[in-house]
Amino acid sequence: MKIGIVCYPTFGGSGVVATELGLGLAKKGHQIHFVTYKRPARLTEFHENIYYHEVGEVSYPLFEYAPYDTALTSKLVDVVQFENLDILHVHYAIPHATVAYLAKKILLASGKYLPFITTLHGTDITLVGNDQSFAPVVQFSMNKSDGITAVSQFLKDRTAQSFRLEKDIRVIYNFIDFSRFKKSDKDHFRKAIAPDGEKIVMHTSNFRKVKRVEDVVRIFAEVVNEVPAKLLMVGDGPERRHCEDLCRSLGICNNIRFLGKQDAVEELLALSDLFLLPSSNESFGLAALEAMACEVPVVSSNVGGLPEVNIHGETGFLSDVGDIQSMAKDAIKLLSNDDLHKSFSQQAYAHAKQFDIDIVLPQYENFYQEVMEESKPNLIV
Ligand code: GMT
Repeated sequence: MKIGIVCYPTFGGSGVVATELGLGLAKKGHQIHFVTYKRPARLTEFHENIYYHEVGEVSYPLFEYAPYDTALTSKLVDVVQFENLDILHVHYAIPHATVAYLAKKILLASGKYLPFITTLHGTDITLVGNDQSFAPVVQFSMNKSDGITAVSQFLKDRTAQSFRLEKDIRVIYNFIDFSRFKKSDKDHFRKAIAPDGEKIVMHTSNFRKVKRVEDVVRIFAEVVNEVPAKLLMVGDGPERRHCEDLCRSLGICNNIRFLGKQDAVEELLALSDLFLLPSSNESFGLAALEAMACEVPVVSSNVGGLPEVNIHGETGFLSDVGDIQSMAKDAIKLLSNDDLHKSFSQQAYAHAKQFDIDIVLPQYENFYQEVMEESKPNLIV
């Protein structure tokens, strides 16, 4: 198939999933065309089946806000026509589903039929999509999508509660490439971070408010009182400054390293002992799955889709949002009992196996085929 993929090209979860999906499909022989405003962060390797089309910046003194949606629609129309794409897959409803619908209508007027699938990732529904400034447009665009997928059962249910949908949503879970995310013995690397055999605790995110990164530091402050440990904070974003201030005021900076954005997050996970994800909202929690694939147990909050990924008492522990004491207690339990840690690590890996890219990718391929076949007769929309 010739597939167009539209996503946010940043380190955010939806962009990561879209890029890994494109890479996986390209390896299976499909021709993939990414259409984004910047090269997607994880699109680092050359592949003969991958094409990248950049949406140029539009600036004109009249525009206080550059009309990105219009530029993206025009680019899509051009790419679809020239490359003769079969299907378009947009990630994150705002504004991508709306843009896809407009591109579809424009293309139809010139005789080209293009079905499109919208994948909902989380905040496009739970936070932004529910905002009255977006809601009617999001609802309309979802209903005009030829297929809709959600990355967890939670997100499917939440979407159905919040919007009047005329279409069924297919749950296709996020996935993991086990050839990249795996446990490895990098002793020299481990020694550089934890020279005295300290346990390594890790958190990765985009440091937005929803990630509650200050909770990570507060949980770690409790942990380090009981277990010699180091904390790796990977990623960057608006909350990092507050987080660094908190480390200073708690006097634990020597035990915490802020590593910023990292391309090879799997190498750091591979040597970690515990992953912390205390988010106030998480439709899936891809970061937790990446940790579990590397045999790292997870201590997380119990919101959204997290209970579908992290199984309480099996792959890690879950607590109410903001319950720092309980999360710290569970973290200490795991870090101070080697046998318990070993069984949780193995169970985390076993559960993560359900989300293997080799299982999930065919679900997308089948859905593309279904949508292309089913939507063909409805040429007039
Ligand atoms: O919050 C992020 O990390 C970014 C955000 C996005 O849409 O780019 O992530 C959402 O999509 C990820 C991939 O499907 C999910 O794993 C995250 O749980 C989800 N984030 C939230 O729901 C807050």
